[in-house]
Amino acid sequence: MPALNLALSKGRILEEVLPLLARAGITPAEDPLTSRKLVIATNEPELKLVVIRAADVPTYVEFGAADFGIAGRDVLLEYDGDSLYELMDLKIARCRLSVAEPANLAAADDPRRWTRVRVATKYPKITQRHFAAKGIQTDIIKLYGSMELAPLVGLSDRIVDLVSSGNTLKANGLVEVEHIADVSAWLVANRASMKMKHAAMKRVVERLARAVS
Ligand code: PRT
Ligand code: MG
Repeated sequence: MPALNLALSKGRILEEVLPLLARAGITPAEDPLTSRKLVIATNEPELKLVVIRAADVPTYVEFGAADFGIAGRDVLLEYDGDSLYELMDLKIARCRLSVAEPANLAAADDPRRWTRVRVATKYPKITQRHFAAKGIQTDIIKLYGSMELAPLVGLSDRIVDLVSSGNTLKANGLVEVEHIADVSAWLVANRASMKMKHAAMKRVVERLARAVS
């Protein structure tokens, strides 16, 4: 069997992927949540986990440094490459990507009347596309996290961010005003790997598919 690298990220994705891997009979040789190792062997001799930042997963997979990877739909939409093979919705790490603004502003605001908005986000491409499709000009302020802070300190009134329970928005006096996309984690693969290592990859994919359903 050829060696297979599966790229995934350390936070929420890993927490929700580990039980899925367990159901698929795949056990890491050490706990990826606590280990400092970036490459972790599994009970499957050919399969290794590569633990990286969420936004780097598509890059590793596109360039074949990982044969496959697990990334949120948000990350895949922002990466914007059709170079990846989208294998399967793992239906975990679910949330939604939304436009939010301060509740007091939202009370008298109508997104249908916007012509130009200033938006703080980790997702400049998705945000640009979303507003451009509606003919709205966008001034984007690119952030790497804590978007919910931006309206509180006057960086921008609007943000585009992930929402799951809604508690973070609420705690910061923000409300959702538009839904952009539903998000969950997907299994993606390198196109060349899918051809060259087809049998080995298919085995892992089938086991994951059974674990998902
Ligand atoms: O480096 P970085 O921290 O960006 O990522 P990471 O390497 O730690 O990645 P990891 O494994 O944490 O995965 C991030 C991915 O998890 C995202 O790309 C999403 O696909 C998915 N995900 C699902 C979420 C959430 N739900 C989520 N709620 N990622 C982030 N959040 C944050 C959100 O940004 C907001 O700040 O949680 C807060 C909102 O949560 P609620 O419950 O208060 O609404
Ligand atoms: Mg994180």
